[in-house]
Amino acid sequence: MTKTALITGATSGFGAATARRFVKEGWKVIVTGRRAERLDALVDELGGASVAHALCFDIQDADATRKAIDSLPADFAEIDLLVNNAGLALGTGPAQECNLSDWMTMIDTNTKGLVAITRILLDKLIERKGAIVNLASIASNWPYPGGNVYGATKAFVQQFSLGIRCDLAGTGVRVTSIEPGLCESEFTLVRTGGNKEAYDKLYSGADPIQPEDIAESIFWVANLPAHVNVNSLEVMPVSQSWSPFAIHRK
Ligand code: 8X3
Repeated sequence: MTKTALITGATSGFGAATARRFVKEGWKVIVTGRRAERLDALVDELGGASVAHALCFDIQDADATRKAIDSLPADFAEIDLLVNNAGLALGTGPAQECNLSDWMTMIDTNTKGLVAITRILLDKLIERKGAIVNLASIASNWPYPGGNVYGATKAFVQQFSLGIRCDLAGTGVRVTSIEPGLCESEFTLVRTGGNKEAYDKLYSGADPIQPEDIAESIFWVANLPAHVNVNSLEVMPVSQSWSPFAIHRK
């Protein structure tokens, strides 16, 4: 039986790569995001309306999310996998210099938006003994300068994943938190406010993870035997590791 995945934030990066990976293996996909033209182009690229369906809404708006899900046509209404990929980082500066509205946008998208669509789809996922893959981050696990609210939202995503796994025990629904490290995608351009110089500097010589690498991880997690649950999966490029603790001296 053909399975269906709903992938949030599919207009670029991990989300678009994940949609391509699953369609390649015969899945149907629902791709969501705010940019209608990009979603429509992705649906065309994936093979059209028989395999892909676009839902255009702002995940920060729980009512819009519910309306979008309610609008799904019958052949896309049964969902086997929710990939909670929509999320963003805004800013790299220290907390004392950050813009409060950027912080609120990250909280609204990365945590409240993710929680809303998860709750809205839970009954459907339980019905299908489905799976949820949440995109957290290495920032869930490791604090770093300038990570402040972004890291906190991703720690929420990771802990929410583990928490709902407890509640879903016995339902057959699997839940995974994936925690990617340095990855080359639009994510960094958004974070730096479109600063291409900062973008190039970050990736220069780093051989970062590519969106396809994370799509592969998601595909692997979602296609393991039904009795196997990967709780969390941290993925870094080989070039990325840890530094010593910082010590501020007088
Ligand atoms: C994205 C990875 O290194 O910017 O979540 O925190 S990082």
